[in-house]
Amino acid sequence: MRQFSDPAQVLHAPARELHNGGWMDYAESPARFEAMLDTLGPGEPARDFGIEPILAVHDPAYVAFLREAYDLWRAAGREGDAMGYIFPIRGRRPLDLERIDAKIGAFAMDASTPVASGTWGAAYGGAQSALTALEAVLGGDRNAFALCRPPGHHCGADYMAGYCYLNNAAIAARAAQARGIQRVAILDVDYHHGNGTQDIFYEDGEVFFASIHADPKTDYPFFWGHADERGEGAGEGTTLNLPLPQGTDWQGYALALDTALQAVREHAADLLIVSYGADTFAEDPISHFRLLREDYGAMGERIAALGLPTLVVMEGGYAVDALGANVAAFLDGLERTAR
Ligand code: Q9C
Ligand code: ZN
Repeated sequence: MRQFSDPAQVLHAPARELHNGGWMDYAESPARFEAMLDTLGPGEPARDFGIEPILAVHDPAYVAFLREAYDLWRAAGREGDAMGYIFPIRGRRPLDLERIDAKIGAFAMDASTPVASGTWGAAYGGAQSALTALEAVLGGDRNAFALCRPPGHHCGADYMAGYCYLNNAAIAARAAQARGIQRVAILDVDYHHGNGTQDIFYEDGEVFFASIHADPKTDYPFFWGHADERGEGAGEGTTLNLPLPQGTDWQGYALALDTALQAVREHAADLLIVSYGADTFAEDPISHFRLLREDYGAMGERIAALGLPTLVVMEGGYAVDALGANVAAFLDGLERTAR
């Protein structure tokens, strides 16, 4: 399977994140990127499709903010990574405020998504990786892997969240539509609910979004991913949330996966985008499912049995030493079953 990434993706390196009231080392580290490249091999460089496919998903004011945030932070005399401390959950509106702390609040949903010096370049490179891998699939490959890092599924059209800045899966879905593939299915198997992707397509009847994740009653992002969220308007019924309890192993996971796959079949999509996270792994340091390496092979096989052209976009996975092997197991499962 062809694999795409951009060297700039390693340059996003926030030092720390706010975790349960204290500071901890940033879990979404550049070492994740290097670990995947070490195991999977270097792959191919992403091509540059420019800013337009990013602006097909993200608000121009948000993109402008991402590009300038770190420089504004430094210009204000600040040390370290740019981080907000006030978030306008009531009455957010485009006031175009000057001060960096106001700008971050306007475009951030949480305090676990700092902007560091390499953030924009890494996020941009990751999005281009997704677009390049999409190009391989549109060109006739049965599947392709976009080694995105930072991940994307928690950020929405105009906010960053959960280590995510640009929504790579959504950018690829909109780019596919621009190329004439209207019916797209996104299957999100990261441990966390893909709230950003859900938000972007919530009222969209052509992009089906299914997510299997830890129950938001106990896990981030808490406020989205509950089973009663099913889409709205034209998108009513095209969002499917399958929350599972902490401690879920492959036996329980596979039942939910089959439910999700049946729903994807019923949507009759022409393209499948998989938001793949390896943070469902038993030894993941911030998560609580119990999947094992061999389970990822089985997961890839079941997904490939859909018989759809498939773009895999990397999301989370924080057990760095096992990350490359867990990704490889999934991609191998997809590859040996694809037809
Ligand atoms: N440190 C992905 O897997 N953690 N994002 C919240 C506790 C955020 C995970 C604060 C977890 C986000 C792509
Ligand atoms: Zn995750």
